[in-house]
Parts: sequence; C-alpha cells; structure tokens
Amino acid sequence: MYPVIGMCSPSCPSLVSCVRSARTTLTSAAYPRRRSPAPFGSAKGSLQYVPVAAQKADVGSGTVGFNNACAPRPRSDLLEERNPTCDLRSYSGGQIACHHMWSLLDADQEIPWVDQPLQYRLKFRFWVQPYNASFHTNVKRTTWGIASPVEYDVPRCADGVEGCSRAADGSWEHTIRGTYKGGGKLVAAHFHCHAPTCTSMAMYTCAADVSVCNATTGRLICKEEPVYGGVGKIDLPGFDEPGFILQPPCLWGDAAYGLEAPVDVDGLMLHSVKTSKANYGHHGEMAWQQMYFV
Ligand SMILES: [Cu+2]
Repeated sequence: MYPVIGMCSPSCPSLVSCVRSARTTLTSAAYPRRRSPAPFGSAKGSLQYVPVAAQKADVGSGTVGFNNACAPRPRSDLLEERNPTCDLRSYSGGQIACHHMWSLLDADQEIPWVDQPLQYRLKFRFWVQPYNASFHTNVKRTTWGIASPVEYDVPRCADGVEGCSRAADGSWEHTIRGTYKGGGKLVAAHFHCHAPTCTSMAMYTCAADVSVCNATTGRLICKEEPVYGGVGKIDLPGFDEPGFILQPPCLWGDAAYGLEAPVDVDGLMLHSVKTSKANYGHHGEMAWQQMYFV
C-alpha cells in the first residue's frame, strides 16, 4: 500500500477527511458500519494524491476515478482470484495510480534523484505504402481484454497461489484465462502486454455448439510470444538489436500475399490464455487484445 495514495467514497463527509482516515482504516472509512461492505470488485470511489508537505520535490496533485471492473468467470479469472486490481480497497498499484509527478513511495520516503530525471528512448519504424484501391482495404478496430479489462496484478507466485505453476525452467509462471464472444473477420491481432513480465498470449476459437470454450475444446488461431533482439532470432540482422523486443502480430489476408484467410469469428466464443513471469509481482500488467477486422 502507498500511504500517499488515499481512497474515497461518496459516503465520506469530504474528500480530504476521507483520504486522511483512509491511511489507516481504508475499509471502514469507505463503508460506515451501518452498511454492509460492497462485495469484492464493486467498491466505488477514487484515488487522491496526497503530497508530503515537508518534501519540496513532491508536487503531485489530483484525483483519479477508479473504473476497473473484473467480470466473473468465464469472462475472466481475476474476480474469483480476488486480484487486487479488481477492487479499490485492494488496489495497490497500476495504471490508475500512475500520473504526472505522482511519486508512488511511502510518505516517509524521500523522492530520490530529483535532479536526475529518468530518461528512456523509444524507437519506431513505420512501413508506408501509397494507397492502392486494388488491394488495400479499410479495417475496423476493436479491443478485447481478459483482465479488469485492461490491467491486472501478476502476483508474486508461491505454492497455493491461484494461477501459479512452474515453467519448464523451474521459474514461476502465472496464467489467466478469459472467454468472450467474438465478432468480424479477423485480419490482425496485436496482443498488448508488458515487458519483461509477459511471456505469451494465445487466442482460441470454439464452435458454436461447444458448451465450455477453452484451450482443449477450442482451435488455436493466434499465439504471440516476445522475440528478444540480439540472439539471432530476427531475420533481418539490422533489426536484431539487443535491448529491444519484437512481438510479431498475427496477420490474415489474401493468399496472394502469403497470408491465411481472415478468421470469421462472428458469433463464436473465443478463449484467451495469457502467461507471465511471476518470480516477482508486477502491477499494471496487461492482457489486452487489440484487434483489426473486416
Ligand atoms: Cu499496457
């Protein structure tokens, strides 16, 4: 928990008094005794940044609404697993708490390196073709998530933690699954997840008469795994760079261009499986499927 982040509910007399009490009694502050607590996953409220006045470098401010919503199985595993990201009362980090100048430290921790802004570098490559009406087609975009629905916490795995298993090399692996209805003829799947946690995402399609759609009853249509640069697994040597990761998408299209035909998933159930490294916990990991279809 980060004491600089508080939470509030509409039942509190004021945002400030609620946030103050929330530092020590989060649940009772959000839910007075006369009401029974909201079930896990349905608490309402927001996060407020409370700067530490004694630290000049602490200039963060603002309030952000909490809108994560984990659907019950089979849509997503996370609600039944009581993933902390599903509920405001258990939320302990992730994209909702990540804002400009919000220092996610304990209140008694000094903000380090205030004169050394962290720098990072992004490199983009764009392939561009002039429009050609004979083969370019407009596509539509949709997103399917199996987390909250976008982000979730990968727990630090141990014996007995749901979703945890040992990978082939003996390290901990955490897996979540979700089942949902598809739509359209798929032409591209970009599975969005985070380095260095994410190890794979896979999507299966099930026949309409299958009662339980999973990796056994379904047909694998796309699996994406990160390819690390600098280890000789990228075909173009100039792009095989250490420190970068290639995550090839799944693409469907015209056989004339070497592609398999678009997958028609209209009305079909789809099932996705996402695996992560879990020797350590990770906040704000994602299992977000960015899809293009016609
Ligand atoms: Cu992300």
